[in-house]
Parts: sequence; structure tokens; C-alpha cells
Amino acid sequence: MTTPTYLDIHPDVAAAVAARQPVVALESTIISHGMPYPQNVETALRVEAEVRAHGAVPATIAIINGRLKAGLTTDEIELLGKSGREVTKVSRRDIPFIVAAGKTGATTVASTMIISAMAGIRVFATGGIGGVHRGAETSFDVSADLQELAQTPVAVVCAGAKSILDLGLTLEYLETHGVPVVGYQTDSLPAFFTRDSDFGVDYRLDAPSQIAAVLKAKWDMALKGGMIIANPIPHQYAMPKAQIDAAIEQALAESVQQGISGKESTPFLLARVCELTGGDSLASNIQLVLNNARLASAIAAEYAALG
Ligand code: PSU
Ligand code: MN
Repeated sequence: MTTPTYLDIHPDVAAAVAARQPVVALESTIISHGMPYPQNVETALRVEAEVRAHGAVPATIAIINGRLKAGLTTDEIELLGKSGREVTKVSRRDIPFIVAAGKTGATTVASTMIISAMAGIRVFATGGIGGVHRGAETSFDVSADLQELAQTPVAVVCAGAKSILDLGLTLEYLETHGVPVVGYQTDSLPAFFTRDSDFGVDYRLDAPSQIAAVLKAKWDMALKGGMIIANPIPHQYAMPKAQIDAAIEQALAESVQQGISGKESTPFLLARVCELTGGDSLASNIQLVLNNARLASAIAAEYAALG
């Protein structure tokens, strides 16, 4: 008896992985649950194009009709974007249920890391990661993304974490679990819409080649887990701190009033912050994802060159 395979690797992705050429994984919860339609689909396609323009092959990750996918067709991206929150948000615990039922799911940072690793992809670009929520000392709401970073060997390029989270507790949790936070050309932990926060990063590295060298050293030594590469939003797209803080405070207050919890919490907060700031935050969000796709492509190229 052989173990059945559950994974479909897109031919372009499979060829690049086999030839040790740069590949960048992309997640799909950001498409279905992180941005409104049609901007979500437009962004997903633009991000793929940006990765290609920077010399890497994009592999958007999702579960389609029960199959794990590394690399999607345009129709599949359109389906995930149009269906929005009707598509199951899939984290580590959900994967076997969606697969066994032959369903379709959008993958979070955690499940995208899992499927990337299965497909042999080591570098992944997204917008923001999950973390320790504010009030976690009573709610215990800690994203499964953090545990995944502690165990699965994929580097996640992001713009830091939104201050819907408790950034200080998120850093403490990552430290406990041995997950390094690298600041790309910055000493401050970026806070998604803003370039800085009140917190520092563990290591500042200024060149993609330096980041690739650290990844190689870590994985050559079989140190398990991934790494966070925090890439600040470009200056011209950063938002005024007061405006974004006010929107986040209001969204958090509403989520408490409405009793939102569990996996609904992050999508609720993302959608409310987007509504409260109008088009501004969405435009910033799109630009920072494109910026992360460019850096991830450069890191993937340097990592591939190390052999
Ligand atoms: N943060 C963002 N945008 C996102 C997410 C988080 O700024 O789209 C998504 C990612 O897919 C992340 C997930 O993995 O939310 C975390 O959800 P939770 O907090 O329920 O683990
Ligand atoms: Mn949670």
C-alpha cells in the first residue's frame, strides 16, 4: 500500500522546485477573508505578476475541492475571491476535514506554511501574520500561525503585525518558541500600516543575501521552524498613526460588544478597520503586499543561489 498524495503542484512550480530556481509561496486567506472583492482578486494576480517580474515563480496556496494546491489557476483565484467569507478559513487543525470532505478552503499563514513545506518551497510572502491578541491573558486567543513558525521551515516575509494584536506579547511568545524576528533595513518592529512600533526586532539585516545566509545556516543545522522577515511598508503608503489607531480601537470595541471570538476575530477586525478607514487602508494594504512579494523574490533568489 502506498500513501495517497493529497498535493497538486502546478507544473511551473514543480519545474522550478526541481531545478532549484526561486519560488515564492502566497497565501489565500488574505484573498477570501482579508480584502473585499474585486480588489482581492486584482491584488492576488498583481502579486503573482510582481513575483514573476522579480525572477521567481509564484505559488499561491489553497485547498480546492479537497486537493492541496501549490500554484493556482486564475479561475481558482477568482473563485476564492468571489466566494469571500463563504470559503472556509483553513488553519492547521482544519486541513484534514476540508480534504476528506472534498471542500474548498483558503489557507492562513499556518496552513500555507505547511503546504509550502510539502511542496519544497521555503520562502513565503504575505501582508500580516496572526499573533497574540489583545486581552489574550483572559481569552487565550493566540494565532496558530505562531506555533507553525516554531515548527515548519518556511520564511515568512510580512509587514509586521497589525496593532489589532498585542505586539509585545506576540514578540514574547515568539521568543519562547525560538522564532527569530528579522527587521529588513529597520531596527523597529513594523506595525503593518506604519513603519515603526514601540518594539524592536531581534536582528536587523539590510540585504536579501544576508537573510538567505541565515536561513541556510538555520536549516543546514536542522534547527526546526521558520523565521519572520518584517519589511516596513514603503514611506509613501504608510498611514497616519492616529488615524489607524482610532480605527483599530473602534473595531476592537465593537468586536467585544458583539461577542466576536475564535477564528472569526481576525477577519472581523480586518474588515472593520478597512471600512472605518475607507479606501486608504486598502490601498496601503495592497502596496505593502506587493513590497513583500518583491523582497521575498529577492530572498528566494539568493537562497537558491546558495545551492
Ligand atoms: N493579518 C492581516 N491580514 C490577514 C491575516 C492576518 O493583517 O489577512 C490573516 C492571515 O491569513 C493570518 C490569519 O494567517 O489572518 C490569522 O488568523 P487567526 O488570527 O485567526 O489565526
Ligand atoms: Mn485566534
